[in-house]
Amino acid sequence: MNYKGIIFDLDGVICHTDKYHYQAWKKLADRLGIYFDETINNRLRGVSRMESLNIILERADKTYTEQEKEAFATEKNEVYKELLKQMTPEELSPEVKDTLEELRNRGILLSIGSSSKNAGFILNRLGLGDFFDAVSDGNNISHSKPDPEVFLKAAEFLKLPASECLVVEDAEAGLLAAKNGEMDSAAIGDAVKSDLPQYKLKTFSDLLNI
Ligand code: B16
Ligand code: MG
Repeated sequence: MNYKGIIFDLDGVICHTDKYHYQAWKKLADRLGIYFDETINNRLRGVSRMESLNIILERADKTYTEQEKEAFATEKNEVYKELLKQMTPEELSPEVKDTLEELRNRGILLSIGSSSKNAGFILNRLGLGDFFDAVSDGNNISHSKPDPEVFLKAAEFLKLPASECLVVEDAEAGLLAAKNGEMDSAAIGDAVKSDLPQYKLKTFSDLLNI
């Protein structure tokens, strides 16, 4: 591994909170009578809460005020947070846990680079509250992916030049953010279909072979 630091996306990479996002958005969409499915849900990966809502509202037959949209985003987040409360450290797969520990043993600095404002809460639920050398998330940025801000901040928190960090992502928006920040990336999950990443991971532990 030629990188001194690795910046991990959270939702869809370290854990599978994507299923909770889906359930919470689905509940809101159903209440508003708006069609929503897993394919539309894929477009929400890595983008902010309000941008996610705007994507869902593309199928609404009326327009909503900013105030109504704020209320919808809060409503979804309350449902999402209730689902997160039920998470346990068992939701961290042994493969992810062992790989993170091995990377740490190799002396690589490890950071989170997530769009989520709930990242700290999720890391605590997974038993990773104190694990990472840095956490850059939706609370310390003003532009979400594909803007590179969240990853550039993570590199800064690790005190490393961005060029010495590898980004691990499950979303096109995140891979684009890495590219916009002139950082190399490794894709996992559906994102392996993208042309953007330098590496494609079949499984998380493939990181050990880079
Ligand atoms: P929140 P990531 C992203 O997390 C999710 O993929 C995306 O679906 C969500 O809208 C975004 O966080 C904001 O999350 O509502 O909790 O602030 O993939 O960047 O770790
Ligand atoms: Mg993600």
